[in-house]
Amino acid sequence: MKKALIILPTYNEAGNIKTLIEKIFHQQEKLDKWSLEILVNDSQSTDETAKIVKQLQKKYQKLYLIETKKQGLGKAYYEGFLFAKENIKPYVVFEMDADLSHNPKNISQMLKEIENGADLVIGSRYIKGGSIPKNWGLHRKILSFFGNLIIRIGFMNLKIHDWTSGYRTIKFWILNNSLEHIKNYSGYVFQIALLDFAIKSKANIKEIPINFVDRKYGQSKIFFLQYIFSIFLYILKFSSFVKFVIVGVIGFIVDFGLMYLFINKIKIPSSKTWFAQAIAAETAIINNFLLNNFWSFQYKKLKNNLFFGFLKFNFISLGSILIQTFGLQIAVNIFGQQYWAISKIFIIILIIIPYSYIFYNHFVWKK
Ligand SMILES: Nc1nc2c(ncn2[C@@H]2O[C@H](COP(=O)(O)OP(=O)(O)OP(=O)(O)O)[C@@H](O)[C@H]2O)c(=O)[nH]1
Ligand SMILES: [Mg+2]
Repeated sequence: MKKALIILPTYNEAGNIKTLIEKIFHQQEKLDKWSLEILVNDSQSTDETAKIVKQLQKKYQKLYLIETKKQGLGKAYYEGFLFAKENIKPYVVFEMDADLSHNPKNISQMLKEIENGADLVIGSRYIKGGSIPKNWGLHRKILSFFGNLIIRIGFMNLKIHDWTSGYRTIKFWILNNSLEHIKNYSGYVFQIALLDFAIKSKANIKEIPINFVDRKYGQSKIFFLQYIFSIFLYILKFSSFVKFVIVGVIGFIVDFGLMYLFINKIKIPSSKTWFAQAIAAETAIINNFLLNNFWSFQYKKLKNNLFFGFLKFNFISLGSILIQTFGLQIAVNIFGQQYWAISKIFIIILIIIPYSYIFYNHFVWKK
């Protein structure tokens, strides 16, 4: 039997914790390949949460409790992972809220996905069959939905629908490798940091639908403005896509700046404009290649095969010049020449950016 450890971070969950622990252990009946264990990490609850868990420990041998300082959800999980590594050595770990928002009935389904080869399973509210509470106020629905959308676009990873779900199961090797990375994220943003790390580690990720229900007892601990702000910061720091777009803008400035220098300052003869453009374009290409290699895609940067990668990069850039040239001609033929600038912007956003991003990822910086 493999160990599946459910970590429950708690802060004032006295109204929920007993029911939840009983429900989780009840799921054991459905499982013959897995042994369920529970670790509660209570952060100085001012109610009876810890006391209730201690009572239950008399009945359940596989129920652990650690008591830590209150330092946010991420920190609570991080400490839970460290404890698990030393003392429990599970094969998979579940993250689950302790407020009965997550239904323990999904445990067996999630473990099935692990058996079928997934490394990380997300209980997802935003895929077919999943749901958020109907009674959530509009602002909460909007925050949750758009928060997810921003993350999906920010990371340009549309395959994953629910980045912020707190119901997941994760093979322990991923957690173990991620410890150095996630220990910097003590709040709710830690969920995003962990998923981002798993994706970059090429983990096989699977989503199953869950019906998220509102807590009945106790209070919400989340502070949305701070949460959204830290999500933005995280994306800025770690999204290859955002960095790739920034590099694109820098490349544009280099290209434009050099042209300006050659034509307006050095005043090269007009018959040599092609030469200025060739130098400017290739300098921008070199600039973009280096910035992308050492910054945007640094987690899979090329080392020995830098030159070959650079050749491929040039080839892709040539493709994007051709697309722009012909695309713009077609657009001008259709909409008229007075719309050249807006047409160019649309071609860049709708065609050039996806084209380059996909080709960079699959031909130059493939892992
Ligand atoms: N140990 C510990 N647990 C925490 C901390 N903050 C939140 N939690 C727990 O983390 C889980 C999720 O927190 P919630 O407040 O329910 O956040 P949420 O589920 O996003 O929002 P609501 O369900 O609307 O309250 C719950 O089990 C909380 O008790 C913390 O600082 N330390
Ligand atoms: Mg909750």
